[in-house]
Amino acid sequence: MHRLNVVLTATASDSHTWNLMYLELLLQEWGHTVTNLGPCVPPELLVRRCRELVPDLIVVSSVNGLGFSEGGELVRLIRGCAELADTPLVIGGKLGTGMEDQTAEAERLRAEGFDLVVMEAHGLGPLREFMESMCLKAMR
Ligand code: B12
Repeated sequence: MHRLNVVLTATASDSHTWNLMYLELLLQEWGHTVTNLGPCVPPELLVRRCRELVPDLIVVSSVNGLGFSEGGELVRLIRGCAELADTPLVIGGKLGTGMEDQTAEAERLRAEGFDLVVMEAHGLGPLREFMESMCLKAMR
């Protein structure tokens, strides 16, 4: 089975860390290689590390409720970088504060360039399915 090189990151404002530890261990358990950039990662640093590491997948975790707003800035910067224009990009966690229209916000992030937006209520299944389908495609 093809395994993925994953860059795992938080958004710039997000200082929560156990989400990142959890996801790092989980993705490793699924057989992937993970570079965990940690909390509060400035977008420019994320782009620089991704250009160096050339990951198969970038996973953004947000739990402080600012994922919808910071995700937009992130995706514009990542998609604006030629080397990362097609790199699969996922965001998930507690993306909002509960005040926004979550479905509309998720659709906006998808339209802006995220390949998958996983809301808290949907758990980790969508991420697993997405990664498994990436592995299957790579084997063909
Ligand atoms: C510990 C904690 C803190 C600690 C963090 C310490 C540390 N080193 O991590 C401190 C005190 C610093 C903190 C600060 C804040 N926190 Co806080 N914190 C928590 C708390 C109690 C536990 C979080 C935790 O560690 N969970 C364990 C990990 C393993 O689970 P998780 O984070 O939920 O991640 C899971 C999912 O979200 C999901 N997931 C996460 N990312 C991704 C990505 C993808 C792609 C996918 C598929 C899934 C996924 O998978 C993970 C595993 O199941 C939660 C409340 C709670 N009980 O959840 C609040 C909570 C996350 N915090 C919250 C808030 C608002 C804040 C502050 C803004 C508070 C403030 N006013 O200052 C600040 C923000 C600081 C910042 N700059 O980010 C809110 C977020 C609300 C929201 N998003 O709707 C929560 C939910 C509390 C609440 N009920 O209001 N916090």
